[in-house]
Amino acid sequence: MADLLILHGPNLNLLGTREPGTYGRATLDDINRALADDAAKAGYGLRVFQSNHEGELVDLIQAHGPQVQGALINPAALTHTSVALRDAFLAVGVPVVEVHLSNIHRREPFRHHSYLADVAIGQVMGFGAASYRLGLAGLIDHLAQAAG
Ligand code: CA2
Repeated sequence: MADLLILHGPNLNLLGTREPGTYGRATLDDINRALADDAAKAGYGLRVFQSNHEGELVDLIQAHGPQVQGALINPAALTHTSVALRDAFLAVGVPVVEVHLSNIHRREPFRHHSYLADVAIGQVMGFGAASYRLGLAGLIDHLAQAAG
């Protein structure tokens, strides 16, 4: 089966337990279950990982990127700092969608810049947990169009 890579960055393991006003009440398991259902309906399997460590995320992109059709990532705080994640996606060349629970442009200025923005085929943000499902739908649609 064709697979997609889902990556969750630092602190997203805490979803649903803290700061519900900013990040909502859905847990990471809730989000992953919804993504797995949507992906299965479109004929894709998922490889899902969360890490609090930048290097581990780079390792995962290198290991899985060449084997999957596409990737969806919420890089969390690494969005605003990580040239390494950007370089890993550029090196592997897998189509990637960037998602955020919050609208980073409505928040502090240091969150306005994303090192992944111009590497990603698209960004979805500001819709809470729904950002992930919308991003996955966009990725799957992109892959269908690319396949002709
Ligand atoms: O809005 C998003 O999805 C972010 O990627 C979330 C990151 C933040 O640094 C980005 O600027 C925007 C933070 C993730 C922290 O996740 C938590 C979840 C629950 C409780 C505390 C933190």
